[in-house]
Amino acid sequence: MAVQRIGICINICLFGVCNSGKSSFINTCATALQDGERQVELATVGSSSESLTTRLREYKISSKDNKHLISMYDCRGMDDTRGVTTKDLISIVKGHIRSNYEINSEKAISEESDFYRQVPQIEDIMHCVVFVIDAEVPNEKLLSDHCLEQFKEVETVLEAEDIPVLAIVCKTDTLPIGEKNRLQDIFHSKSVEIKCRAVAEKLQIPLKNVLPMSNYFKEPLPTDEKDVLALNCLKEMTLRAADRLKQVYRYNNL
Ligand SMILES: Nc1nc2c(ncn2[C@@H]2O[C@H](COP(=O)(O)OP(=O)(O)O)[C@@H](O)[C@H]2O)c(=O)[nH]1
Ligand SMILES: [Mg+2]
Repeated sequence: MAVQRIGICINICLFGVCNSGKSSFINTCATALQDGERQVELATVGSSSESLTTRLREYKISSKDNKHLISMYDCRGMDDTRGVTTKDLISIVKGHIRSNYEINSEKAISEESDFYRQVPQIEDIMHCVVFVIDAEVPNEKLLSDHCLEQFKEVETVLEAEDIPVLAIVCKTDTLPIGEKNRLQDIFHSKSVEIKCRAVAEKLQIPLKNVLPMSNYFKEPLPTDEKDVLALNCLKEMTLRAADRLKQVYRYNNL
């Protein structure tokens, strides 16, 4: 694949409100790629509506043979109060903010900050942006007005920069999934489809860009069903990111 030839890692950024499942998604993807007998815990999972993550954090996701494949970025939630500012979200997307920066909900990063990268390179920008949505939230409350406004502003930048955007709907296990309530029926479940449609409509993105997900949250050991869901998300995210990278490299004649 072209990305392997280029030799840079794919950067995927996760945005969403606190408690939507971002940290659990990172752990679930890391677990699925390891294909081992235990769950990987890179990110700390929260249990309250207060954001645990206040820094921009890079999590390196590796294959079983320890090749660093993807960097996933987690950041402070897009919460109505004490959330990340829209300006910082845009700076993150454009690769201006270095990992470990303590995100201030009151004001955006200063260009004088040591964490501010003046001239981001292709390996610093986000190659795919993922909005994480909680399936447990009723359709009419999926995103607050504030959140939706932030999404729209970020999406305008993503469109201009040709950066792909996906939505991942976590916690679909809380919806009724067919008669037997089996995770492998997720792609045929009416209630999951309705939820994904509601997300697509709210964000005004195509339904094919909305992926159902169920993270590890109580299982003692990895399961094929959850690994498959994570691998499906990883496939979509990396294919789109790779398209974006190929485009840039073609454009730069490299
Ligand atoms: N039922 C269910 N619970 C989940 C899922 N993903 C996360 N959780 C739970 O939701 C809460 C918040 O998850 P976390 O990953 O910390 O969300 P974050 O704040 O967006 O990083 C935790 O109690 C998780 O165990 C999921 O897919 N299904
Ligand atoms: Mg978190």
